[in-house]
Amino acid sequence: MTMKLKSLTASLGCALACTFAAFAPSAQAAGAALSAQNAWVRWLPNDLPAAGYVTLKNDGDQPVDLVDVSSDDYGMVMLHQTVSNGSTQKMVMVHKATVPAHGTLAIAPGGYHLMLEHAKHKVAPGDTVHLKLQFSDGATLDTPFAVKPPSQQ
Ligand SMILES: [Cu+2]
Repeated sequence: MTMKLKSLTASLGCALACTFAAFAPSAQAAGAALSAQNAWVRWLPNDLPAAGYVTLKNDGDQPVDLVDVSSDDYGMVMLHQTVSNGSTQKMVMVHKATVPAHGTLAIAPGGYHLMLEHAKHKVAPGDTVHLKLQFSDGATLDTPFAVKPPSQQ
């Protein structure tokens, strides 16, 4: 009985490892065209929503859309765009942003930002949080973001 259980555990472990191994190369290949640079978060006090910024680089021949962002550090992550209308500015939620072929998309102050709400634990300047960026080609980038004080431009 002990032997049978052990071999069952071993084959389950192998099945999981093999599944993981089978998926890993494609994720790597798909992710190779995309990279994230200068990822940081402008932190605000009093549990106010924070804003995430990052430059996405696409070395591939096809445009790729950023379609979803999630995080183990925040309960809600949204892609927002700041739209100016004369003297006023407002934020609108957008569902995707395109990283052009052989180009970059700057998610930067004044344009796009990642709105980070409901931190799951205490986050403060100096910390690193992780956001998982998901793209239309199936690639994902698990990206560390440096948390910076409100004065950061
Ligand atoms: Cu916003």
